[in-house]
Amino acid sequence: MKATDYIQREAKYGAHNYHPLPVVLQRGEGVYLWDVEGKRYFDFLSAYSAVNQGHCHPEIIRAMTEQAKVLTLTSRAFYNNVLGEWEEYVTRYFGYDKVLPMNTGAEADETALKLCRRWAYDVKGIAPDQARIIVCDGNFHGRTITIVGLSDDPSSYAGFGPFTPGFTRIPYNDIPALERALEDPNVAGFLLEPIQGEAGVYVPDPGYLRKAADLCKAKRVLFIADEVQTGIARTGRMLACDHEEVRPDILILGKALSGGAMPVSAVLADDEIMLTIKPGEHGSTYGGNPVACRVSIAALQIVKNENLVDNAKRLGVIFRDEIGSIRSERVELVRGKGLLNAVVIRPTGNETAWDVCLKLRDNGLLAKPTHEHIIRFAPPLVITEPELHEAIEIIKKTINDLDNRA
Ligand code: IF1
Repeated sequence: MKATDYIQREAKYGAHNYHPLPVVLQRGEGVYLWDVEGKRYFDFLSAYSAVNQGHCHPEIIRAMTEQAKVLTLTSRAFYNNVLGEWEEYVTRYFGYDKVLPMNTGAEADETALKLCRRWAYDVKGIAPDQARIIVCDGNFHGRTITIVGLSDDPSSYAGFGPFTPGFTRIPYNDIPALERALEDPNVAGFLLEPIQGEAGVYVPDPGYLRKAADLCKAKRVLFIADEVQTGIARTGRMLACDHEEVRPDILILGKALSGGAMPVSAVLADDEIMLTIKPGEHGSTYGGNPVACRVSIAALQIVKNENLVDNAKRLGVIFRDEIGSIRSERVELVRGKGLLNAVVIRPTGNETAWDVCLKLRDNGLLAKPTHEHIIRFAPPLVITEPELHEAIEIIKKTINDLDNRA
């Protein structure tokens, strides 16, 4: 079968809820992907930052396959011998009293919203059904009805209403707006991404997270960080909140928590918050399954053993310096932190970021546009400096080719 055959088969039998870049992949290793014709690419998406540890990391695959031969799922109706080990490991790793395992990022976000509401009623003393949670313009927290109801992007929410009440949306990176919203005594939480991914890798002003967390604390409002995309070394710190020494009251993790092997997400909080949810009041069939736990321990060990935090920090600086030095009318600006970066493409004629991504693909590098004119660049954090330079050369050559074409 040729690439076009695979693409046509998906179009015929699969729902049309995605518009993938036309490349059909069949193998991955470290920072590389290979398509069905054997062509090799640098992966500069990392499955939206799930594959921070690199594709098919041998230690993750070993943990996964060994556990899969013994026990895969018990449900939480019974105990298993791995869950507690993971819980102890993860809570110590991130410094919280308790962890609640789920599978996808959206589920973990939903869990955090439920926890926040329950804490609002049981601990803060807000009147029944009156709790409000503040969210931000430009947010992306997943695809459930409640979560798309928080979005201001019509492609997320349009045609899916009615939505869940109890939320207030304010501009991102706007402290006065947060101060105003916090005047409502029924506010229980503030949910945000410390860097907005889908919005186009939008980094807030220095001091924003610190100030926002302080304001929340003063009003006894939970600071809830969605680090599903930014967490686990991606931005050059273990958590993006670490850049400003902010410790979220509720921390949401997903994606790289498993290094891309399977969906694993988690919510971390201290006892005052986490113990408000009682047996039978929340859960998931697959959450906390033994394979997920083994995979996740391996994935987190790799982050430390291979110094992925430092690597992301160091190589991120090189990436932004090099891309920022490109002299082309196409490259408007590069922004980001660590190895979560975006390049804004200046509109030239009908050309969009999509067209640039097609050329990058042809030249051996896979990246995905977000919105019309932004390309996200987020390689696996195991990338080496020589590999990064090679990838940067591909990006430079691609821009150069486009500039010289007209
Ligand atoms: C898709 C973006 C990335 C997330 C944050 C929760 C979730 C995500 C901060 C939900 C998911 C994804 C999902 C993916 C596209 C993608 C994405 F472009 F939309 F913004 F990563 F950049 N919180 N992000 O970024 O996690 O339920 O998917 O496990 O195709 O929808 P999930």
